[in-house]
This record gives sequence, C-alpha cells and structure tokens, in this order.
Amino acid sequence: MTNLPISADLIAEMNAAQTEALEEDYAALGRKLARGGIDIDAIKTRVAGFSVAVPSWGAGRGGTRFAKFPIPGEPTNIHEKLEDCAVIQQLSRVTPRVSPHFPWDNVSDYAGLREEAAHLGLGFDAVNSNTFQDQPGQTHTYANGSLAAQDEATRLQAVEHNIECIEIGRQLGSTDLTVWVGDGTNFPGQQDLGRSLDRYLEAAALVYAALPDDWRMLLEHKMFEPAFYSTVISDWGSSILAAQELGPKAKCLVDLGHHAPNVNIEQIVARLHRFGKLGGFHFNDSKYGDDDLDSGSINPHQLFLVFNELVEAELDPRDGFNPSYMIDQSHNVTDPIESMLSSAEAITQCFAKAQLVDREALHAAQEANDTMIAFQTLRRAYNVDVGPIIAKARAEAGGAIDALETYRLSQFRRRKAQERKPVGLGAGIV
Ligand SMILES: [Mn+2]
Repeated sequence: MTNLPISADLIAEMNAAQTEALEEDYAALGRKLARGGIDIDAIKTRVAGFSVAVPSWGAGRGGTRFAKFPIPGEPTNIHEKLEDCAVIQQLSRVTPRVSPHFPWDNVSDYAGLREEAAHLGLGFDAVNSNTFQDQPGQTHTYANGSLAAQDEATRLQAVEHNIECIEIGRQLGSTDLTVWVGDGTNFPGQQDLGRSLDRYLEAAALVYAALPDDWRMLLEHKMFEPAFYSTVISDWGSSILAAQELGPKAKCLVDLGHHAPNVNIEQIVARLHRFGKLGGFHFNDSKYGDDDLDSGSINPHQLFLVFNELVEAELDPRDGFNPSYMIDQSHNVTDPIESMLSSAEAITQCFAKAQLVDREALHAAQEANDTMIAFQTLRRAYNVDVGPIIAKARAEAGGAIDALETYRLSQFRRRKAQERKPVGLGAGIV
C-alpha cells in the first residue's frame, strides 16, 4: 500500500488539460527524428528506464557558510524529508531513490524507515557518512581531520562511523557507501602531504574490509573547502589512486562542482571509465567553485557532454559499468522541491539528448579526422528539444506533464507550513 503526498486526481486533471498539446508536440518531434532514422518511442523507452537519486539533505534549504534562510514548511527530520522526496518522485517519476546521510538521518528503527519509504514509493540509494563535523557527545574531534587525522583514536572513530553507516545501509537496502572527507590543511607545512594520504589509505582500508561482497565504496574527491590549502582526496588523480590501492569494490564518484574552474570533466569521466573506476555522480552546477547550483542551470552543454561520455562508456562497458547517479545541490533561494524537479528534468534532458547522437556518424567522422562533422553530430543532438519525450514518459509512468505547475497547484508547501515545526536559523552549508 502506498500513501502518496499529491492527489492523484489533481495530477490526472492537470494532465488531461495538457495531453492534446503534448501528443501534437510528440508526434511532430517523432516525425523530425524519424527523418534522421531515430525511433522516438525507443528513445522514450530509454528515458523511462533512467533514474537519479535525490539526497535527503537536498529536501531542506541549504545555504552558504554565512547564512541560511529557511522557508515555512521545510522538513525538519528524515520522515518529513522522505515525504518531500516522495513529492519529487510522484511528479517527476525519475527519482525513485533517496540517499541518506548519517548521523543527520539517524532513527532508532531502520527496518521501519525502509517500510515507511516504500509506502511513499521510495527506496534508498548510497548511504553517506559524515566525519567532517563533530556531533554532540563525540569522543574525538574532527577539527584536525578524520580518516587522515594524526591521532589514531580519531581515525578509528571515523572508521567505526563508516562501518556503522554500512550496517544501517544494509537494513535500508543500500549497496553503496559514499565517503567524502574534509580532511586537509589551511597552511603550508601544517601537515605532511604524503603521510596524510598514507593515514587516509590505512584507515579507508579498514572501512573497505567491512564492505559486504555486493557493496561498493564510492570515493568523492573535492578540490578545496573546508581545507583551503590542501585536501587529502583533492582530485580525480588522488581518488583513482586511492580506489586502485583499496581494491575492486572501491570506485570514484564525480561531483560536478568539485574541480578547478574550466576542467574538462567529460574527459575525467572517460578516463575513470577506461580503468573501470567510474562509480557515481553527484549532479549540480557550478560557476566558480563548489557552488552546488541547480543541475543544468549554468552549463547544460557540459552536462550533455558528460552524458555523451556515459553513453560511449555503456557501449564499451568495463568492469561492471553501473554508475550511481544522484543530485547534490544546495538550495539557498528556491523551494528545494521545485529545484529538484527542475534539476531532474535538466539531467533527464541531457541523458535523452545523448541518446540521440548518431554514434555511427560520430565514430566515422572521428576516424576520418573530419572535425566539423564530428562536432556537428554532437551539436545536432544537443539542439533537439527533447521536452515532449520526457513529459510523455513521465505522464505514462503516472507523473505530471507539467511537474512544477502541478506542484504549485497542490499547495503542498503551504499545507506543510501549517503542520511542521519551523527550521532554526544558522549557517547552512551542506
Ligand atoms: Mn557531492
């Protein structure tokens, strides 16, 4: 039995008013694609099979390290976060899994939480550990690092926390542990750059050893912040070296905002795949750094080029290619549900556009060194408005043709503002 937060009648009523226009647009696009030898229904089927997880923390307003500005009706605990994630899934039909974060999402009964999520039409994705901040009553501080800390007891405490996350994840039905550590330095000379990586590897190996057979450990790198001089796992190079050292269940996770400006992320994707180490993605967008802006809001072309590499990777799978996709954004000025609906749409659009690339023409142009045709082959796919394909796939799965408008008409947030406790103020970086 499911207990979905948006009225099915409202979705049906809204869709009924928009179906005729959608069918017209879909038919017109179908004729256009057919001229290029593409079957629109086959693309729609692929889109229907696509999904991306949402982070539990993405259901709340984030912020910058200066401030956050909560909105009335924001979720205050994992139960309310699940309800908001269920809204996103119910309307978009591409976000069936939630990625929880511990200890933020700690509860006393995880089997019960799994059941609660199932009633909302949701499952769980990768579990995320948190050793970048101290919790009340914690024995050893992470002020000087966690898995890479000089102090052995601190390192072991961080290892224990990660193992506890695996145990929780088993109860939730997860099979991935995502590990991001903020370990690093703010001053030259503060730590030995080589020895800090040694300590990280030694501690990470203890976590790795606790992974069940069918689990993966996803290593998330990030160039800077909170450490602004050096970070232990700072880039994809450090990440792949660590993953190779740890073993086959360790993979690299690429967060689109965690690189130096202008870095060619699609090339990183191709490199990681070449060595069987591409484990997952955190989708967001970036203008200057780890801005955690909405996916596709700044550079949708880059997002398309990333998906283009993922399609190439699928054609040449290595080492069980099965990347875990997740949205990882921080919503400072929007309703998080609206932002995640918009981002899920942007991500699915780029996925769909990458499916439209004429691979044969692209590979032939590459082999013939015909640069302009190779470029135009990508450009042609990128320029197609795939909106009707995504809307039709969504509607056929029970979602809303216009997810955002349906969400606003549902008055979900206004209803929750009356039911939920207000969120406290404070700095809110996540
Ligand atoms: Mn991330």
